[in-house]
Amino acid sequence: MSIIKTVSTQPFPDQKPGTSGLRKKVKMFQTPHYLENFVQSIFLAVDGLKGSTIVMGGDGRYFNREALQVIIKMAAANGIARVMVGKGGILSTPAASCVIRKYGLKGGIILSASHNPGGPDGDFGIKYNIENGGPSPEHVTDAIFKQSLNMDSYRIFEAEDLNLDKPGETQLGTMTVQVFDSIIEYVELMESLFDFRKMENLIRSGEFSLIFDGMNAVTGPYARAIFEDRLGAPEGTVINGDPLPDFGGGHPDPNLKYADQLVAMMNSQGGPDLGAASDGDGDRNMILGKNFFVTPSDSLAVIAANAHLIPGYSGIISGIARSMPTSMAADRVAESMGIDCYETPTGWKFFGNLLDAGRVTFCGEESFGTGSSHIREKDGLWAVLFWLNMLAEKKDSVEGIVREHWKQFGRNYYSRHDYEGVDSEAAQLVMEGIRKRLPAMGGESLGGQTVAMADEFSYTDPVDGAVSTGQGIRIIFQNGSRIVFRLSGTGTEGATIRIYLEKYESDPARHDIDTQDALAELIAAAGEVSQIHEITGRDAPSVIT
Ligand code: VG1
Ligand code: CO
Repeated sequence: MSIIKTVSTQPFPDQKPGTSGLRKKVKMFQTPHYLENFVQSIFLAVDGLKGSTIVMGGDGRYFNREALQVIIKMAAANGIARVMVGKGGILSTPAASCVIRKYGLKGGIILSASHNPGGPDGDFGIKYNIENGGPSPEHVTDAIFKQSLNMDSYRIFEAEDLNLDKPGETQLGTMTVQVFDSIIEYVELMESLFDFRKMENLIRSGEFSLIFDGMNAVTGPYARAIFEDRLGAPEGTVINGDPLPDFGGGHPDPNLKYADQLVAMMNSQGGPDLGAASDGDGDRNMILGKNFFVTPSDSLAVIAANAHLIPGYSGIISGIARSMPTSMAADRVAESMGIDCYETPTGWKFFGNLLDAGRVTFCGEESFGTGSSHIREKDGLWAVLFWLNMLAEKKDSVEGIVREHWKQFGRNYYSRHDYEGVDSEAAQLVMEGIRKRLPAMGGESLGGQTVAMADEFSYTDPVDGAVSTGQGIRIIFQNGSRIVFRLSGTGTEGATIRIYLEKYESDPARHDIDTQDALAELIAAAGEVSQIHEITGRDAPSVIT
């Protein structure tokens, strides 16, 4: 006989979701009641979950399966009518968003710490997505956090673990558990947006090759289904394609530092024409050409400027949104197209209202995130397919497309310098120091340039009027250059200070400068104004993207 058990517990003070859900060390999630408390907080704080259908799954990282078994049993004990679970517990973030929207589900629980490392000593994460398929907006995460501070018990169904590897349905009390293949659902959505026949012709022509790096995270199986099975790319096109609990010891972050195997292939003699990688949960992307890196900010701008070439987007571009630290390359495209451009705080949750209201079609972040109105998350494979479809239409190289774009719109030199794992107090001191200088900064000269404006970014959502303050310090110069300082909201150790640097160059004769050289004055100015080296004791960033 199966029974519902009520377990008494005590609140944990630190279950406040960050930029993208609750992220902690695996060890923390393994602390008795820690996972259960947070999950019960979701079930109590989100209205209307009783009797509803939700989807669940994760990026396959260490603790994914164990956590899913617990969450499914808790769902059954909390009156959920049906849960759809990705086969093998695997569900990419974009696939979750796709399924929520396609089947009109109440929401979804996604287990991922995205690009953070996995394994027993790595990170784990959990986030709740709402009925539009997107991340919970702040009023929902606030309600979940508030609930977590008042926990005294949680409910769980006592039952054997379920088999999550075989598609089909089973009952857990009054709840139906449906194991399904999310790859089929996702591929179908991509087929509705892109010209698969054209892309297949390009690949089968023998004159074009691509490599996709799954980074041993969730995207491998989706990428194989699309590139190798559906588009006819040779076996081996997808590298590191099996989701592994520890991501093969790697760091599933698709950038020039962590996707080094892919970068080496792209920079080798006779390397592929298109290279791409995705992160732990499949929502990020990196786009590379032969010996050429496309910054995510440029990628957003190029995508918007070429949208008319793509079947799913011809004639329906309503607007573009980018997070504040993302370069302003997309703004120039929006201006020339005569459409609106929105500047939001960091994190995909801020795009949801704009997308729901039909105000924007494309969204992007400098942190390797690009997406569109097709779902409510950023979407790694979608971006790769967009580029592939563009290449098939334009018969140009990745580098050629970007250089043409710069010629037309100018180039926004852009870089992000991360100081990871900094002592939290030192990080606060750095931010506080800059904050204090803000009022006097206007008109001041910094690194040879005059400051036009300096403030701490706050955002009023144009759709529901919600206000979000403290979203990053920005210094804007008279020539349009910018320096932005932010503390990361996704780390699990100490603090991470992010410095974003941007400089606009209209002259095509000056589009060939090394990015760090082009930004050298701004980098020096950022160091001077923040005193980051003196305060943190670090003489250089740990990651430059
Ligand atoms: C980082 C990025 C942000 C992104 C977030 C989630 O947040 O900067 O742009 O939305 O990660 O991405 P932060 O607070 O550490 O800067 V993912 O791929 O983790 O869902
Ligand atoms: Co991610």
